[in-house]
Amino acid sequence: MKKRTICRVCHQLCPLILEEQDGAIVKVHGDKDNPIYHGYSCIKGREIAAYHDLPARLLHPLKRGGDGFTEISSATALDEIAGRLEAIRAEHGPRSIALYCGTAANNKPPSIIFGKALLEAIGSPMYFNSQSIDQPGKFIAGALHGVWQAGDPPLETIDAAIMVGLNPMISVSGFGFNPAWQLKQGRKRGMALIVVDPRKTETAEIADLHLQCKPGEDPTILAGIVRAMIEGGWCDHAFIAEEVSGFQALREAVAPFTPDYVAGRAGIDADDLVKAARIYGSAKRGGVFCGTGTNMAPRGNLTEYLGKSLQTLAGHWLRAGEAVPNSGVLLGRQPYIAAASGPKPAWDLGEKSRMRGLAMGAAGMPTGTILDEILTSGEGQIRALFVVGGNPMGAWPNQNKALKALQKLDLLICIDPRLSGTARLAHYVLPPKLPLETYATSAYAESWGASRLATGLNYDRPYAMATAPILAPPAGSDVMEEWQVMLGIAQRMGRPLKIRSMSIPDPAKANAQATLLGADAAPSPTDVWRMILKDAPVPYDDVLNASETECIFDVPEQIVAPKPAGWAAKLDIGNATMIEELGAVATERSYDQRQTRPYLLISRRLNDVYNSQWREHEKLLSRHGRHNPAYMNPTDLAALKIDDGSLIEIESDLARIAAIARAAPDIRSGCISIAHGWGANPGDIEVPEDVGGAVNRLCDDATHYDRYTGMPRLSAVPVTVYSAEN
Ligand SMILES: Nc1nc2c(c(=O)[nH]1)N[C@H]1C(S)=C(S)[C@@H](COP(=O)(O)OP(=O)(O)OC[C@H]3O[C@@H](n4cnc5c(=O)[nH]c(N)nc54)[C@H](O)[C@@H]3O)O[C@H]1N2
Ligand SMILES: Nc1nc2c(c(=O)[nH]1)N[C@H]1C(S)=C(S)[C@@H](COP(=O)(O)OP(=O)(O)OC[C@H]3O[C@@H](n4cnc5c(=O)[nH]c(N)nc54)[C@H](O)[C@@H]3O)O[C@H]1N2
Ligand code: SF4
Ligand SMILES: [Mo]
Repeated sequence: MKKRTICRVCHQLCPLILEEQDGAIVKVHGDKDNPIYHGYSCIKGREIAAYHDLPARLLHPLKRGGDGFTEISSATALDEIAGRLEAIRAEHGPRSIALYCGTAANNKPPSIIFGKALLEAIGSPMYFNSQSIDQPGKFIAGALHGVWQAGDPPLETIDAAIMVGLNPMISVSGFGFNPAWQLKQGRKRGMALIVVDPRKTETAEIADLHLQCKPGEDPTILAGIVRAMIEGGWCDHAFIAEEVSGFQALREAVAPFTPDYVAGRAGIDADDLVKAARIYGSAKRGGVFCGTGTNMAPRGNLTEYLGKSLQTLAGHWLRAGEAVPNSGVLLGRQPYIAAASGPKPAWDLGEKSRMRGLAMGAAGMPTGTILDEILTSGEGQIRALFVVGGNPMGAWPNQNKALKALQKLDLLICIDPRLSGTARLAHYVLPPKLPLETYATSAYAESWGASRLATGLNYDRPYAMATAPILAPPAGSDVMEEWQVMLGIAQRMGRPLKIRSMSIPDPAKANAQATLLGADAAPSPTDVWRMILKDAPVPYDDVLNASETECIFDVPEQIVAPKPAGWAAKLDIGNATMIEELGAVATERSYDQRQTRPYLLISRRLNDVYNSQWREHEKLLSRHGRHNPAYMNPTDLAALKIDDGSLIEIESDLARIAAIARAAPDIRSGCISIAHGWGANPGDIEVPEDVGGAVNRLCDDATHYDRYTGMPRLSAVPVTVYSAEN
């Protein structure tokens, strides 16, 4: 028998087909008939059933005491947690209680919605998530440039793509829901692919043009492409005249970025730069796709902003009279109009951080400041932290400091199915139900398209799925869904939760229609989905009932409306702060010349693991050699007299870690490419062959960070590499 489900291991939310025999799942694969995903699944999705049975899975809540953890019941855990939170609130105020939601919370929207509702009920503004240490530049650029309200051209129609610090062939991120399929289709119709990456990635391998740049020079390169596009006349001047402000300011700011200057600085070929500008600018439809690599390197906001500006200069947006590819199934949408929303403020939008002059911004509260928020005494100091679906010990910068901070907390609560590096430090660990044990929808993936934040994130068809659980939690276990934990605590604290629908795009309306859950509320999981998808264009129940047979829904076709008369707002490509930053880039020496260490450590993803996750899965772990290799160009290894596979040490200005060197000709000389999320907690036994090296011990939170988002520098980190064997 075949059953459908949605994988929730990552934000792609791929549909999976589970084949059952005698009550056991014998095979898991993608759905080749699915019109969005075209059969895609990755190894982690195909192992999802095994993930539920891992020996490392926690089946009962744990409480720290004396020397270690003891199992307690969830009811007792919630009683105790509620009591301690109320006491902390009474003594230190609501701001002393914070919530951090990581990647695994995103994929389950009820977790985040109920988590935020609990914070609101407590009166705390301290909501952090992984967004501000991922690609915060997207949110900043989106605000400063403004949103084109007609939306992006569907991927299937573009004939040129520039990817900057993005490797969708491995990350399955940022380029549709089956990037390999999208790229293959693109090739067939002659789409040109340009990749900007210091590594000849799996994506660069299939590109028409690979600018194998030095890390940290993306603003230089994109400014060079902007300049060359303007020089070459490869812009849509009619669109610019009608819809764009700031053209002159941008044109002047990019003047210094001649092809030769950019080439010399970024270590690329001047002709390739001009070629990239010509290909992109003369394409009929195109997109610029920025990834984590460029956001983790310095000036990610500026790179994303220049990416948006490129798209706008070329006029690569949907126009009046065109059909909207997806006007929303589970999520309502703002109207589609061929007009700019106009720029919005991107920082200083609410709660102030006590640190470094930072504040709530377009990318949320700056997670880069959270360690100091915990460690610095004074009013508002964080004393209690909820971690939901995240692993700060693997993900946050400055791991030694993270250890001190998490140990200093009066109360650390983790909802996690395993004893992650963070859960090990918690006072309470609450294991959740896993994906096959819960109801699911595709709403989270739809939300990216609804946000019109970037091209490549949209379901280009009115697609939705909702599925029911397939497995019961293991017999005798005591596991809860994340939202049940939040509701249980709120009820014990006597604080009702206000649950707003994510389907209603207007915040005031969502607020007016919110559901209040008080002391007696006992919603079922489907009640919860009905609540958070209230007023969906297609009701949740219809999608759930259809999920064995349908995934494309009959929503009324929408055509992009023309710009209303008298509309003044324009897309802004001359934001004063961005132009000022560009001026600073033009006057500073190249990024590598300003560093005092010989190598630049760059970020990357590994195929079989997900950040710090899946290291408990023996089959996948062993496919990887059990650690995170430090990939370097063979010429660099030879110069350092380091053998492939031998032990090395990597030192930054902050710390030194051990790792295993791996020769890789695809890495640009001068770079060392190594994935985060590995290693052990500081002070624990750390055999590099078995657990890898903790990259985030090398990255500082408080010295190199973005002044608007607090984004720490997590790529292009200067390091020295030593052989540890001779
Ligand atoms: N298999 C797998 N998939 C994942 C994840 C995982 O851990 N494993 N993680 C998930 C998460 S949380 C996210 S956010 C997405 C991220 O998805 P992506 O953004 O595609 O992340 P990466 O695959 O790390 O690709 C980043 C690229 O940036 C390059 N890079 C590094 N520094 C620079 C620089 O200064 N300039 C330029 N131009 N390039 C640079 C790196 O060489 C790398 O190829 O992936 C998700 N998917
Ligand atoms: N140096 C460096 N640092 C980085 C990055 C980098 O490239 N380089 N990448 C950054 C990025 S893009 C991100 S997104 C962050 C990642 O930051 P995090 O999200 O904090 O890190 P993960 O390792 O993905 O942790 C997810 C946790 O969720 C748990 N989990 C799995 N399934 C479930 C579930 O169903 N429910 C619950 N409650 N928990 C579950 C897992 O066991 C794991 O412990 O790291 C950031 N940090
Ligand atoms: S890419 Fe892999 S892990 Fe992510 S949702 Fe799809 S199958 Fe699951
Ligand atoms: Mo991420």
